[in-house]
Amino acid sequence: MITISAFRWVPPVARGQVRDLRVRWALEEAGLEYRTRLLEQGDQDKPEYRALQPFGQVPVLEEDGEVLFESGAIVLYIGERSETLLPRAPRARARAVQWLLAALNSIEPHVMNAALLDFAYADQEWAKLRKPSAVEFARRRLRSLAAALGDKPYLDGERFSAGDLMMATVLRIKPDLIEDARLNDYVARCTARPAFQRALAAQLGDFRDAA
Ligand SMILES: N[C@@H](CCC(=O)N[C@@H](CS)C(=O)NCC(=O)O)C(=O)O
Repeated sequence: MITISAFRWVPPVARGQVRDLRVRWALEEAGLEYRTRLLEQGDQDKPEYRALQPFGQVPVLEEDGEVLFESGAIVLYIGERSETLLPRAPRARARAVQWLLAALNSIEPHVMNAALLDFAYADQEWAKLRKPSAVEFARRRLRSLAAALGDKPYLDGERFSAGDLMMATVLRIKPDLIEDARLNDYVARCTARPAFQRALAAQLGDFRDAA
């Protein structure tokens, strides 16, 4: 049985955003059962957990003694067992990986940069000064992404893949950065998938149960 790590508690603003959501979503798409190992505050800094995740973050996936960290690596690992996530055809598969990496490398850092100014430093003078350029940089990336998506339902065309799963979770971090209706529709299309809805309900349910 697969076990994934998640936090028992996060502030309300982070609920529905914590990165184990990506893994839960991938597991739901793949039809794989899992259980959660919920971390108490402070557990992430204990040597036992650092041995699994060097940075003390969630998620970690454990299966049959194997351990994997980094949500991107975990989604790709799960994708090996799901043609929905990673198509078998080598070129389509490579493009799915390409979009997953684009989400993590080319979009997420800029979205997070803008998001943290609001979520973590909103009352600080330096953050107020930094915000307009950070928002503009992130939006420039999202405009390019919207142009690449065009009028297609998914980034690679007609088929949803692990690339869309990752991109949708990144775009959900700070939806007010999105200016193009096509990107909003894209996120809505991806997150309307029953697998996403089950994953979100499971993450929120764990927080509710722990309250
Ligand atoms: N690149 C990592 C990022 C994981 C990450 O940022 N996790 C957050 C929760 S969403 C976390 O554990 N934060 C606590 C910390 O960084 O100390 C991944 O995608 O798995």
